[in-house]
Amino acid sequence: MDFTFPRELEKFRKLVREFANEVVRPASKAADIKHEVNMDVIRQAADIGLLGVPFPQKYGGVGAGETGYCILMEELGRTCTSTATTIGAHIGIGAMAIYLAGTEEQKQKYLVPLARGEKLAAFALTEPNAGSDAAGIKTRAVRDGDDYVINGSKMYITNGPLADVVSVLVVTDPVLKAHGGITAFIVEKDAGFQVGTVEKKMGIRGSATSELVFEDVRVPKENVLGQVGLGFIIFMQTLDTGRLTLGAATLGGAQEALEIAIDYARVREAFGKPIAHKQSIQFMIADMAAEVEALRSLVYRTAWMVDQGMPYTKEAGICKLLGSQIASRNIHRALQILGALGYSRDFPVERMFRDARIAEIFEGTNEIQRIVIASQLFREVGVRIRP
Ligand code: COS
Repeated sequence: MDFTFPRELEKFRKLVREFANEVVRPASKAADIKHEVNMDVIRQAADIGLLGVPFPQKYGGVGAGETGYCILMEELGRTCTSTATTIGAHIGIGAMAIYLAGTEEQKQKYLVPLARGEKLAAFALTEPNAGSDAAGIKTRAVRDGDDYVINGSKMYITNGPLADVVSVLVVTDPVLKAHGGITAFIVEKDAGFQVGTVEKKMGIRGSATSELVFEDVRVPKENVLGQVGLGFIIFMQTLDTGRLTLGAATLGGAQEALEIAIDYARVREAFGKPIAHKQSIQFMIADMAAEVEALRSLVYRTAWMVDQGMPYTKEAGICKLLGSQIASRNIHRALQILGALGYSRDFPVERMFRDARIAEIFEGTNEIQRIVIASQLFREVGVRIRP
């Protein structure tokens, strides 16, 4: 076993860390206050290839695989959860669905400009009445000659107001029981969907989340992603990547919280010496470090499994479940160590605290992750369980 990163990935981490510290970090506070995406940051990320990190070079990407993509998400997660969310929704679910299931023609037409960062992607599954029960969606696509006509609405779509290309899950056959009647489509903004309500959020305010409304949106049959009736499985496979890399972003947040806590504890004095000398502080910092180290091993082992072509649905669910909890816990601990300073809007821990909470909810709630993990475990012993 070799736990070292290849030299080119170490170089890649250095590049991303510099970008995250010099470009992403300084912009994060204003994006939170203004409640808007800093598109200049996203454009600069695109300019150095960061919007296509995992995809092969022949599709306009960097070819850094899932491990490289996790490095990107970890470094963005350290500096700005909103930027990690915008870029994660673009790469890890919006464009990834096309990479995993698209035809060669679809990849050339859609994935290449997305990977180059010329266009922005989103992934539309959730609806007003279906989120956890992904097969319960109601948005319909009806065949009309060589086209499909889509009607319905999607909710809580990250990048919704900004996306040029959206991977959308719809029902094509309501008679066929659940999964087989569901199909994924690639829908361009020009096809005519509307941006509905834009969400006002507690955290990740530097990312944009909205409703997408489809009223007689016509798309050619060539925009069926993969095959008719395979949409549910394509979206689940895509979410596997999303959940792993969300775990990587939470690793970044958890690590950042640890470093902030150590930095503060070594200089802040109470009762005549730095609080680093207090066991109560040491114990919190030790727990933070222990959880970060465990999460790091888990995330990069899972990324390695993906790059080896191994199944990883269960592990991705575990990365997301534990990562979201560890980030929330570590930021909570850092805030406690910083006391009133941590609670102040002048200091980033307050924003990190608000930003971290969503990771327990999106890309499948943590309750859903437990269902995914348990159903994989039972599958291994030949038992199908139902949510
Ligand atoms: N990879 C490949 N195939 C998968 C899969 C995966 N990760 N997950 C499920 N499938 C397949 C199953 O193997 C099954 O196919 P077979 O019948 O041929 O075996 C089919 O898809 C249906 O799977 P399942 O019976 O598990 O589907 P359920 O309707 O019971 O739903 C959950 C399963 C709850 C896990 C799913 O609906 C889910 O993930 N929900 C959360 C959705 C979500 O993350 N929403 C957040 C918004 S998107 S950012």
